[in-house]
Amino acid sequence: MYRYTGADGGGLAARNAMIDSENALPISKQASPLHFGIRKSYSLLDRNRPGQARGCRDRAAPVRVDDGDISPSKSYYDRMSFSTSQSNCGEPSKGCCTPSAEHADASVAATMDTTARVCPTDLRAEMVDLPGGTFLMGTDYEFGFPDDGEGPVHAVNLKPFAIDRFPVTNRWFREFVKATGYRTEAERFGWSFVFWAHIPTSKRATFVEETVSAAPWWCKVRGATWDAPEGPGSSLKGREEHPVVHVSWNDAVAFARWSGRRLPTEAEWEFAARGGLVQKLYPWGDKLRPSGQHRCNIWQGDFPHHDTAEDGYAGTCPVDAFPPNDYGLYSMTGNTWEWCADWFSPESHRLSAADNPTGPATGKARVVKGGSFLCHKSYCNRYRVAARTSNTPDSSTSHMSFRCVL
Ligand SMILES: [Cu+2]
Repeated sequence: MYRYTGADGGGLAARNAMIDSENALPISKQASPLHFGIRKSYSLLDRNRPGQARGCRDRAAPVRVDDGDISPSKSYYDRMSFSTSQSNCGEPSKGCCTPSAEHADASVAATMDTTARVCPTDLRAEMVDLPGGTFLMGTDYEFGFPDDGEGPVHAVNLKPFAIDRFPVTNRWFREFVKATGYRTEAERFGWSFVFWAHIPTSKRATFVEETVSAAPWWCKVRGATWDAPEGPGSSLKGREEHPVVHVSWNDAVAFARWSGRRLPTEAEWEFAARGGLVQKLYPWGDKLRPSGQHRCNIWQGDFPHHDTAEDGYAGTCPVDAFPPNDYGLYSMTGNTWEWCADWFSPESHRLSAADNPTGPATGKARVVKGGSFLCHKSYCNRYRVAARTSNTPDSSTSHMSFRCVL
């Protein structure tokens, strides 16, 4: 049986009986993590990095100290190679990224009957018109994740488009639900993934049905939905202006159609996130904390045990909590991952069309960009504009959201 033996000798499992990897399937049963039954095990659609944990420094990539914020990331393993995660000093993989649920009843597709309409005036007013043009997409950054398909750097030409200034907020998602009666996939499947520390201690014993074997901090919580993000009894009080979470790609598309818009292509998202800067790591430049100031909502502290919330937030934050980039766009990195329209492939950039690329024609998972409040330099340095990961279109978590384009 797979055991989580965290860097501190017991990790999450030792601290919380419910975050118990004994409940998870042995990794050997996850040879094909994209094909498993509901409520049994979940995959982590993430290319995590072996050798990054404390005690494994001998296997870690050499540490380069940039401005103290950039961590090395030379090795990682592919999503289809779960078994390798155990060969890493006997430790599970480390990653904060997106757990994926393959629902047993795949025929339960999102209700797409939300009639497309003209974008509401209020929503249009919160969009920024961008000129398009040519930009350099992707990165060859030496401490990036080449196996994610972050490179090669290539020139992309985009038509003009408009993009939401902010991720879609709970307030706007409520408008959508009120107008359409839409039920998200988390609501229809009955559960979603919640980060362990955000589940009230007193509720963990009853709420947590199972955890992700390779990332036991991800808990399956019945009743976790967009308007009850930590499970039954939780609410959005005080979080109206936070990005909506527990929305699948299908849910995001439904919202986009209702609002007369669509999801951004990855190229559009990255163009927007770069804010006109050329080949910078972040939407504001290359330094994570210019002048010591936090510019996005990510993890500080000892992942996944303790978030010091030095940036002010341990979970999601208001969409305008940090300054915008030069295009006036907020929350492009950190806070929540954002769904893009494209199918994911590590070969996307290599095979990409130069003009208005839309990604591969088919796939199993959709691109998500931007990183989240869980990303930490020692585990998942994906709060960079070129970073990318993916998740299956019907998966939802407490750290994935979206914005729309027109
Ligand atoms: Cu991450």
